[in-house]
Amino acid sequence: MATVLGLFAVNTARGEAIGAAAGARTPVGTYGKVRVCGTQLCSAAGKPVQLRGMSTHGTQWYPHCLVNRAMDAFAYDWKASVLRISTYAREGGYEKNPKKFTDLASQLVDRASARGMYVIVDWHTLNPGDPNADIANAKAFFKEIAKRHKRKSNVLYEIANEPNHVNWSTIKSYAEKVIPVIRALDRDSVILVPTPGWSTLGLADGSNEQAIVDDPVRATNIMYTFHFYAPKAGEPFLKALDRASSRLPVFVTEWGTTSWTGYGNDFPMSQRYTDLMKKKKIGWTNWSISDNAREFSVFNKGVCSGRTFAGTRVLKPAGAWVRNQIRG
Ligand code: IDC
Repeated sequence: MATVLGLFAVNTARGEAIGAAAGARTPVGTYGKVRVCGTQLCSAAGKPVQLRGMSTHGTQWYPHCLVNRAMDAFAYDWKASVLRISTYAREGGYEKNPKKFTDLASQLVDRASARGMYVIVDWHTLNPGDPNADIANAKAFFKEIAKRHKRKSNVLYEIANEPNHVNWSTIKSYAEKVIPVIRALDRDSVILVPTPGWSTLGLADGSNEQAIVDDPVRATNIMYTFHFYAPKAGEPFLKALDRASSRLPVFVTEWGTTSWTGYGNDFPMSQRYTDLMKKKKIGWTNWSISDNAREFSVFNKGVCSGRTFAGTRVLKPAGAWVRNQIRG
């Protein structure tokens, strides 16, 4: 056994790093239980904190990108402070086998927790756009996750991914039904609420954050999500993020350096976003931990079938670029 600088990890004889969640120098060890203060995410001590990390792809498709060695890479090589775990409601995910995908999400929560990272448990709705269509499953999923993890200090709940073709009041009513299910078990963890227009605070629908400011969700310790894909989002979404994040607590739970199709990196525009998010301490997770051919899939094709996940040789240009941004 060897202690790595006495900080993050303990290496076992098998060369597998096991993080000490309680260790003072891990993100969770440093910041403690996060909470919303004003428009910011704050540490237990009340100081604004920016979390940066990756989002998984659908756990039904890329569980082999989330094995212990991969988690070590994100925690200790990328120095990520947060992992978003995306459990798809449909598309071969939760609805096919609720127990299997709840257990998988739960196991990934444990893996990230063991490494001192924060975790966002994402209920990944996409089609249909109305999250109410899957609300019974959402409630069952979060009830079980909250039951298993309520005693942890590092879990955040994202109650739906990207509502689309629905207005704010529909999303708000969904949130006010799902939040109490979580709160009945876990009274004080942060809950992330999705927003209209594929979680663009309404921008993709030609509206903006005003609808939310005028009629916020009736709950405490919540934030609103914002997603962007840099090339198309461009300057208008950047300005809107800057404005809205001074009016509402915002967490960017999904963004890409490419278009939403996964092609065409725009690093200069991405940099403007990461600079803004750093300046305003807006937390983010980048899409996605996967090894398919698309440019926003951070690993080179086939990497997740191998044994090496750390370093930049296994990464596409977007992966190497985002790793640098996370490392800071
Ligand atoms: C995409 C995946 C793709 C999958 C598709 C449908 O990259 O492999 O076939 O979903 O499930 C989002 C969504 C996210 C999308 C991503 C990229 O939240 O699920 O992933 N994206 O298109 N919003 C904007 C872009």
